[in-house]
Amino acid sequence: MSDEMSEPEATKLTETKRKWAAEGRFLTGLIARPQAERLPPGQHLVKNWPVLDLGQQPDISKERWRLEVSGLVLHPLTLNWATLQDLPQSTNLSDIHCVTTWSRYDNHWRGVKIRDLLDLVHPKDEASAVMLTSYDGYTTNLPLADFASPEAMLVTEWEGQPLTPEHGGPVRLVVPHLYFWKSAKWLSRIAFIREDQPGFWERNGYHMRGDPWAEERYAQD
Ligand SMILES: Nc1nc2c(c(=O)[nH]1)N[C@H]1C(S)=C(S)[C@@H](COP(=O)(O)O)O[C@H]1N2
Ligand SMILES: [Mo]
Repeated sequence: MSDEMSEPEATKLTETKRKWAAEGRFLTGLIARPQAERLPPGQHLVKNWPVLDLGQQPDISKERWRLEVSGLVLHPLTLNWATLQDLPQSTNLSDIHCVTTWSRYDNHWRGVKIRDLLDLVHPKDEASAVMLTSYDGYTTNLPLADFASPEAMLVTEWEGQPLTPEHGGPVRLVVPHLYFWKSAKWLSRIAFIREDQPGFWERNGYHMRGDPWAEERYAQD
């Protein structure tokens, strides 16, 4: 104890900084951040997992589910449940940040990385964004750079269980570094487009990108 007390202050500071840097390697998002900044500005933590949608929860069986991948790609394709299972399966651990101010830490996801899907369809050079369409009619848009994030995934399992219908099962998108409205539930189409276009919430006052760390909640006008 007395040894600790006699340590020079400079060493302690160095140790703290080194610890932050080491922890940063395990954090979500495109830029590593110290653990103290895990909760984005204006957010509060919840332990449950709230359900948010437009009031329609389409009942899509695995048998009926299809995902059309189209637009500005070299190899357009339509996935069904079996062909989705044939793709490399990955896991990821990430936090959810909803624009309505709740955040939920440590969600274990399983599914297919968007990076692996991109390898298959090969977006053309002129594609700069995607428009996502879901079975409930919901749409949302993402710049291609965000969609291609190493953490973005077509999710089929949460906490080791099949994704429930209320949370977008059988297949939803999860893009953890953006507000959760970008993570389309009951995904049915990914269209690669030349220029970013607003989806449902983006046409109704929400931000085109939705970075929780920059508090990109609403469109600037
Ligand atoms: N198809 C579809 N996806 C959607 C929505 C929706 O209404 N329909 N709502 C979005 C919003 S606003 C949020 S916050 C999250 C909520 O996901 P959860 O219900 O699993 O928490 O889904 C997003 N994806
Ligand atoms: Mo939301």
